Amino acid sequence: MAESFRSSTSPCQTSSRALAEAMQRHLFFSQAKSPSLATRHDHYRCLALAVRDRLLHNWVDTAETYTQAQVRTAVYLSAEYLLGPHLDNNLVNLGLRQEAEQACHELGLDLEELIREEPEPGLGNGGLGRLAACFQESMATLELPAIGYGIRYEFGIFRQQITTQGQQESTDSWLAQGNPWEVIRPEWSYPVTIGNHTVIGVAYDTPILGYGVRTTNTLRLWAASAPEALDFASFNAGDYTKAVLHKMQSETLSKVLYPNDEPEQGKRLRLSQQIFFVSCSLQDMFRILRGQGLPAREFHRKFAVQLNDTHPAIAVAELMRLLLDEHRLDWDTAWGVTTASLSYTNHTLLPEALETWGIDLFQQLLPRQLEIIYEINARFLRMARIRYPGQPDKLARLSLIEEGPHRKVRMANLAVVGCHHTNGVAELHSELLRRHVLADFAELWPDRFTNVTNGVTPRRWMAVANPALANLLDDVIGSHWRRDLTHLQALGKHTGDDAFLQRWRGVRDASKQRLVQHIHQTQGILLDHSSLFDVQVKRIHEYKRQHLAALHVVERYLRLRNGEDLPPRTVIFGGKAAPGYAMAKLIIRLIVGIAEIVNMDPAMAGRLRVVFVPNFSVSLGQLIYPAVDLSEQISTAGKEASGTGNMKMALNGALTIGTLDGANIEIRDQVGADNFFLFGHTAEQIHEFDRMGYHPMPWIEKDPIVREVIELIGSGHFSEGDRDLFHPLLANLTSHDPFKVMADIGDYRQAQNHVDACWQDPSRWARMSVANTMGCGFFSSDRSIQEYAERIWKVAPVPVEATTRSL
Ligand code: OX2
Repeated sequence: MAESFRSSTSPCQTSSRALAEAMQRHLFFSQAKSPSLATRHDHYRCLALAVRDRLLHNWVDTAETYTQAQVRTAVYLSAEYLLGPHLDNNLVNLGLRQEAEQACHELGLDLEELIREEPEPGLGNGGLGRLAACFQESMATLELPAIGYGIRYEFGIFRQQITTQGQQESTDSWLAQGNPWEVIRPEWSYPVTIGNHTVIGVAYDTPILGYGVRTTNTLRLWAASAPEALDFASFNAGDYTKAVLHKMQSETLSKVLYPNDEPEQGKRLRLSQQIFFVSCSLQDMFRILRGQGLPAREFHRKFAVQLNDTHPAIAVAELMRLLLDEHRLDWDTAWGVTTASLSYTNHTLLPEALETWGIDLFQQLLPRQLEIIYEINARFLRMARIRYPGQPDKLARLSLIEEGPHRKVRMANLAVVGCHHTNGVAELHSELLRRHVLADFAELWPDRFTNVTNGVTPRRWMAVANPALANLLDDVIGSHWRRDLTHLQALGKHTGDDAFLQRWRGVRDASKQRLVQHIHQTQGILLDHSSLFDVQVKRIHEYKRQHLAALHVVERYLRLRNGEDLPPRTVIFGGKAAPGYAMAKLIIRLIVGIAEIVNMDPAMAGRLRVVFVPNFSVSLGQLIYPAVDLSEQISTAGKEASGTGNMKMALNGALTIGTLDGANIEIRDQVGADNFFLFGHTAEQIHEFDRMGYHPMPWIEKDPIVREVIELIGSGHFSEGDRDLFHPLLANLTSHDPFKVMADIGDYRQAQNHVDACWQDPSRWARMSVANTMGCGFFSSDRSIQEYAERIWKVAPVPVEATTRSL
């Protein structure tokens, strides 16, 4: 049984009959159709609109409560929100799931089918964007006054097709059929000047529902438009194309999400997108401040602004500009307000991923902001020089400007200097930030540095994604885990209960069958749900080492062909490669090549299957995570800041095979070392390799199996005889191996052998699986947000009053 909601939350009383009637009304009044002409998409929209009607009271009441109470507000600035479909999540958070099912049934419709009709808003690349989405939902659930700001990309993350040639990209027109969840607010639009152009940002609001509470916060995304639709001078002169050119150029700003997981540098459009959404958001905050009768110098009392990585770090300069130029504050007051308002989350240690912008580009697009950055830097270095006399190298490292033939603005340095706190996203990551990447700053301001380990929302990633598990948990430990995930600890009382373990296995089996059915329908591959599902789904990147898993698959193939008896496995990969990242695309090509040969070989039948699931997305994640037996979290230690897929899988009962990297370390601590397959060198050892000079050859020489694997790939066995295709990959692995695949592959093999042994004992595996779910209570995004709110933002919950009921 789903948790009973507070009696004050009235929507749950909406009967299924009323919902069905509302859907019928929307078919006529919103879709303008009769039932005989209605498509499935029409029915989806009718349900979405009927659900939207039911959340409006809460949404309007929330805004009203915040306005009346003049509350301190958390503001999340993020260039990405990987939201995933809204319908199912909103039904669950409103407590309307069963009513919707019943209503659809009454109308002869299938709720699951309608849910699948929703095109997902994929306004993010991967973990960073999905984290932003989980955080929005947790802030609402914790009843925190909060606003999320971002960009309303017309095209989200590209769609990925997989052919024998590997990845093919096409555009994601998620808005093509309209979006019932957003409300345009043309009255809230702001000009942003970039170079000699001014663009207008128009607000589009999406409601973010808390679970089982009235709080419904707003995600406000900016769409770019031109100040004038038409240049009349050109139009009257007969040049129609020129007349609309500026409009088109302006709208280009919010056209498309940059498809790189780790930032790409130096792109004019990307810097324009950053200043565009940051400036609109800050101007909007000043409008709110004004509305509450507060002066600009009180900005930091009203708002706690979190920068999601350096993408919005220009906020440091832009907030200064607005305070100085528009609100006429003096420098010191403005700087005090700015640094008291902003805080910064770093998400990566990869040096090549730390954003910098060429001074020339900056000067062209944002001359005033650059002037302000120079002034911030001059004052900062004056202070640092006194602290570190005679240490020019240190000052050069601290500077906001990278000197050299091509001078650059360092956005991470700007963020640290302009923010009161800087945090990493897992213990190890925060430690490495302090010790290496931002060591000079940590020495200067030790108290500014902190850690907030990432989390994921249990509503989407358990209640929505895994209803069978949710039901079982409700039966056994009660329903409160949805609100306080540490309640999962109560499973500890049941690990010795055979009947419970039997049900646990039944739930997991059903999830695997659901995935088997999907893959069969979409890819025509029939999988065996009783085999071990070994899964690696995430962005494709060398540091995440999908090639390590691929090499292991080839090794299993060889061992099976040699007559070894290994327990049946299904190895599932999924994830997008940045379109310009050739090595990542080659890794996909290798996996596809391996899959083709393995799946065709009669000797592999019933023993080994390899699948690459195309177009990995939030919806596919919801289908895949609950079906994972073995979660592959095998990044080179010290490279993955946190990971969040690792949490989603363990929470749903997967066992992890992983390195001591990112949040894996904390997952292992929480679930117990016996329930985690650890392998690989530590971050410290990897660091030592780099310091001493690493070469993969000695590792390869003492490992005959890996030599055989490399030779087989090099022979063209997985590329229709083409011996050159995988050469760049193999040459890289055997000559440089920057991500230490060869140093870790032997230990990885040992750990995989241990996996096979444990899997042979099904009741042991089931107990280990329960231990994983049980131990994952810590990894709720509610806990992460609680930490941000208490330690960094100083924002307190404000329950929402019902004020519009009589309307
Ligand atoms: C990702 C990190 O790579 C990942 O480890 C982390 O879990 C996620 O952010 C959320 O914190 N772009 N994406 C990331 O970092 C950057 C930069």
